[in-house]
Amino acid sequence: MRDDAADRAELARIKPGLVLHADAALNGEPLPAMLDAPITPVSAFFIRNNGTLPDVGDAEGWRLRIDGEVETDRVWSMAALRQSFETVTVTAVLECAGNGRSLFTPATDGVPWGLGAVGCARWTGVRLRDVLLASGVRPSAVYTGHYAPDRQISDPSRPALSRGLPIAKALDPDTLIAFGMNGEPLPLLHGGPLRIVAPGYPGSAWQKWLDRIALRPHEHDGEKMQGTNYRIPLRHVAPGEPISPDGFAVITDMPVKSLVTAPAPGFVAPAGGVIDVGGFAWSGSTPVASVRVSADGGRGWQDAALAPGEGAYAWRRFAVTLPVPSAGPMQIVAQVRDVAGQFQPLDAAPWNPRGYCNNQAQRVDGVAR
Ligand SMILES: Nc1nc2c(c(=O)[nH]1)N[C@H]1C(S)=C(S)[C@@H](COP(=O)(O)O)O[C@H]1N2
Ligand SMILES: [Mo]
Repeated sequence: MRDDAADRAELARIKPGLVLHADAALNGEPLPAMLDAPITPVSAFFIRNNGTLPDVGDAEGWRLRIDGEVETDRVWSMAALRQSFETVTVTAVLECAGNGRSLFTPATDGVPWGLGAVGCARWTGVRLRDVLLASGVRPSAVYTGHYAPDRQISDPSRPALSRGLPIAKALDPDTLIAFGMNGEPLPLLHGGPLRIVAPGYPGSAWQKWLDRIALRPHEHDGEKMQGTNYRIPLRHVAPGEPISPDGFAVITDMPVKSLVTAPAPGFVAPAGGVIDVGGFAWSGSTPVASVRVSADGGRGWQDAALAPGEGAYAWRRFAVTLPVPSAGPMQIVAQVRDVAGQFQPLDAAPWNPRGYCNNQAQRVDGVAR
């Protein structure tokens, strides 16, 4: 049994500025200003748990089992994984599907995330593809099912989460079984010894404490795969409308989005002068094309400079210097467009019953004086 108080103390030690949500499970996020770096340090990286933290013991004793629709079941030790497969590093954004949930009206069930349930890290591990191919993937395998020992807090007989990936995403060379984060061993809080890294997919697809992968002959039906869990309606659903789960699909690629990391809400800018605005832009699979920023709540816009990202799945820094209007309240807004012409909605993103995928443009209020 783990000691919850000790886990909370350890979390406060390694992630000092994280704001914890009132929840039986450990869930916490940084303020946007703490995310002002191309690579998010572990100390500022959000943490999301559906259940308990598991006892993982000695990391070197960890085992990963591969079974289901494969030619040969296998059990891998950490050492065997490292020795048998090429080690690769992918820089990728990890964003919880519920990031920004608290901005939806009416409010929905779920952790009321602000804007900080996102970060960008360097993930090191082996390709999920290589490990699956070593078992021989049967043509009947269409989905992966991922398993971990963490349990639901209200019902410890049930897994906290067991999600999976469409086989094409599982066989994508950028999808990893990771054991490292930002050049260090993957911390327990982030799923160490082993987690899935599924760049562009919501955090729910990044199974932590991975100890078994089953190849499935149909969409995985593990814990929190069904109903409205991590699923969004295929057509618009109004608040209160009766819901049929058939009208929902598993979230795959996350929408185009940005985060303003400076200035912070409540900023004071010199009236008639200029202000530097900066942050990061990212998207699930369609590359980011441009970012525009307004200093007056969306009436006037200026294109921001956009730095290259560290590979296709990293976020990209944007920066712009804007004229400050005359004295009075002012509002910064940033809006990203992707190469397919999709952009962040300026007002509300499509409401959905569980409050997922809110990519509405962020507004930062301050004053010119
Ligand atoms: N085993 C397990 N894996 C999990 C979860 C979980 O509750 N249990 N939560 C998922 C969700 S919803 C998110 S957003 C990410 C969060 O990863 P992090 O805590 O490393 O930031 O982990 C995912 N993997
Ligand atoms: Mo999540």
